Amino acid sequence: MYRFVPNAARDALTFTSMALQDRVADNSAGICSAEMSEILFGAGFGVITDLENGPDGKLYVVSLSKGTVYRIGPKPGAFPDSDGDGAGDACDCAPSDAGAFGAPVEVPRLRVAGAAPTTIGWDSQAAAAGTATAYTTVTGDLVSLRTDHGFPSACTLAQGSAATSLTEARPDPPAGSGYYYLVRAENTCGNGTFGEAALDATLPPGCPCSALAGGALISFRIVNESLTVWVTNGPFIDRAKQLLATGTRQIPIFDTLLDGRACDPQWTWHVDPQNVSFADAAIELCDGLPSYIEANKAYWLGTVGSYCPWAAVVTSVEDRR
Ligand SMILES: [Ca+2]
Ligand SMILES: [Ca+2]
Repeated sequence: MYRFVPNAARDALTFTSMALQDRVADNSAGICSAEMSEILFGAGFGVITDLENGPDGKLYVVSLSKGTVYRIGPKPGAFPDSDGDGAGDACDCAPSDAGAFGAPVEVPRLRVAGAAPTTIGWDSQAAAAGTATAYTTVTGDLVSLRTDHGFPSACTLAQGSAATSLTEARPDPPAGSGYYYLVRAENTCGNGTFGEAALDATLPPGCPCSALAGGALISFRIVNESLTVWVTNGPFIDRAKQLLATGTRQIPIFDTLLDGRACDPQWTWHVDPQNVSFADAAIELCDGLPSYIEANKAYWLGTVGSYCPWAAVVTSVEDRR
């Protein structure tokens, strides 16, 4: 019986001994050359008709000529396993953590089930990485994704959750938009990947407004930026829905700018949720891009005080009243 180790891409075999770097086990005179010692796993099994990996992690070998089923496992004590997770210390990336023995990989496919409340599920990586593998979910709005050309307005919906599914507690996204979800597996050996380097490098802030009720989350496109605000002013919400439905536009007047991040993870300021209105015209002083406010926050909050982006277009209204 021979044991071959595939490379990471699983499209070639890897050998450590110099003699096999030419990919030829030179037999010279005998049928069991010394060059084969690296790949030789065991001998004396007779005619083998089947090899199976058992659910117990052992290898089962069926020998026709010996009339025997052999069970092959690690010799007790041969491979020290300090944390007893079944992976020898030498092959355990967290040798003192029984919940982790391998690095998580990218979560390959998300599945979505059911009408609201919708469940998002994915495959467990416990068997390949360890039982303490946890999952972090990042989400965002598809319209903002298109406006932002990336993930600056994404937020973290769940962090370090042991479950391999998540029930979406937020209401349905507005017609014409949708939510996207990215899940990353993590354990003490390291993090997998969202498949997006920027998100892997810096986890976006939590979705602080996912549980708010009695108002609406309204998103605007402002030239090439996006802004999401939490609003409790009923007439403003109704008007925003009309503008969205008819594709028309009016200037939102946010009369009170406030410090601190709220429902849009991109910006460290927000607007008073009640003190808002729509108008056909506004003074130029209060016009600008969200990034201008971010860059000159003291001036905007202290001197201008209000915000009236002329170019704002309603892109979504998530009504939670
Ligand atoms: Ca171990
Ligand atoms: Ca371990």
